[in-house]
Amino acid sequence: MTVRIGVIGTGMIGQDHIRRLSRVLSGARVVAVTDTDRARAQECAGRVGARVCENGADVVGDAEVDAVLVTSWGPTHAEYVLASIAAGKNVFCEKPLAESSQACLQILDAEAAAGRRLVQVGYMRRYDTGYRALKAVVDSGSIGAPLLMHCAHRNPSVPGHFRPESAVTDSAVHEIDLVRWMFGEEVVAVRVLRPRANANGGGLQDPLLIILEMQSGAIVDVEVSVNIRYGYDIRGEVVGENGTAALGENSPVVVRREGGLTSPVPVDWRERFSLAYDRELQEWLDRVATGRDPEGPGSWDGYAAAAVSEAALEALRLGDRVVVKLR
Ligand code: NAD
Ligand code: ISE
Repeated sequence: MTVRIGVIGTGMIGQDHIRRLSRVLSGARVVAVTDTDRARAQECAGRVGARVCENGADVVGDAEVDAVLVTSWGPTHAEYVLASIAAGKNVFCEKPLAESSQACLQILDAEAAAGRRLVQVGYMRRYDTGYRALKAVVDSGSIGAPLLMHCAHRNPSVPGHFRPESAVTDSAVHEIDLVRWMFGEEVVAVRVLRPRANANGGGLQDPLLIILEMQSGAIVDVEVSVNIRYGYDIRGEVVGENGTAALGENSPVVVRREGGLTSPVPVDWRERFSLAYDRELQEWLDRVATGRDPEGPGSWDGYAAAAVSEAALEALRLGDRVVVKLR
C-alpha cells in the first residue's frame, strides 16, 4: 500500500523529508502540504504534484491523507499531533514533540485514550549507523558497565530565529534522547556550565556544557556549540569499566597532501544524518502501510526529553543542579 502523506511545514527539514519521501524511499506519496508561507508551500507542492491546503488542520482532516508529517516550528507541533490522534491518523512529528512537558503529557494521555500508538518523534540518531554500532558495543558488555559518556554537538552556525534556550531545546535535546536510548534509562538530574562565550555567538550563551546524571549513576557531558564555523561535528565516546568506545570519524575519505592530512567535515545535519533520516522514515512508513504500530521513539520519549530540557533550562538559570521530575 502507498501511504498518502500530508506535510505541515515546508521549511528546511520539511523540504528535505518531502524529497526523500518522493524520490528516495518506497511506499509513500506526498499528497498535501501547507505552510504559513504559502508561496513556499506552493513551490514544494509543485515539485511533487501535491495540493496546497489552507492550514495544518485542513491537512490533518483531508480525506486523502493517510498519515501526517509535522515539520513546522516547535511551538506548533502539539496542536497538529493532537489533531492527528483525534482523527485516528499516524503522525510523525519532528522534535521537539511539544514546547513543554505539560503539553507532551496531554499528547501521552490522548494517545493512551486512543488505545494505540499513533505518534513517532523524529529522534533520528537512534537510526544512525555509528550510534547503533556504539550501542551494540555498550550492550555487549565488552567494555564493562558504562560510567561516562562525552558528547559534542557542534553547529557551524544557526539561523537568526534561534533563541537563547534553543541550544538546549533544539540542539542538546538530541543527546538527551540519545543517552536515554543508549543506556536504556532515564536522566535523573542536570547541571549546566557556561564556559567563556564564543565571540561568533552574537550574544548567545555559546557554548554550553550540560551534565546529565543517569539513573545508574553514569554521567554524560554534552558540549553544545552552535557557532563553531568549521562544520557540523557530532562526537560521542562511552567510557566503560574496561575500555572505551567512540563514534568513528564520519568522512569516507582522508587526504594526505602537501605535508597535511585532511578529511571533510559535514556542512550540516542534512548531510551528517542523511541515511538515518531515510531509515527512520522508511521504517515508519513500512509499519504504517501494514497497519502496525510504530516502533520508533514515541510520546513518552518526547515527554522525557522535554522534561530533561526544562530541568536543564532551570539549571542554567539557577546555576545549580536540578532534579528531573517525570510522571
Ligand atoms: P524552518 O524554519 O526552516 O521551517 C519551518 C517551517 O514551518 C517554515 O517554513 C514556517 O513558515 C512553517 N510554519 C511555522 N508555523 C507553521 C504552521 N502553524 N503551519 C504551517 N507551517 C508553519 O525550520 P526547520 O529547520 O525546518 O525546523 C522545523 C522543525 O524540525 C523544528 O521543530 C526543528 O526542531 C525540527 N528539526 C529537526 C531536525 C532533526 O535533526 N531531526 C533538523 C532540523 C529541524
Ligand atoms: C536542528 O533543529 C536539529 O535538529 C539538528 O539536528 C541540530 O543539530 C541543530 O542544532 C538544530 O538546530
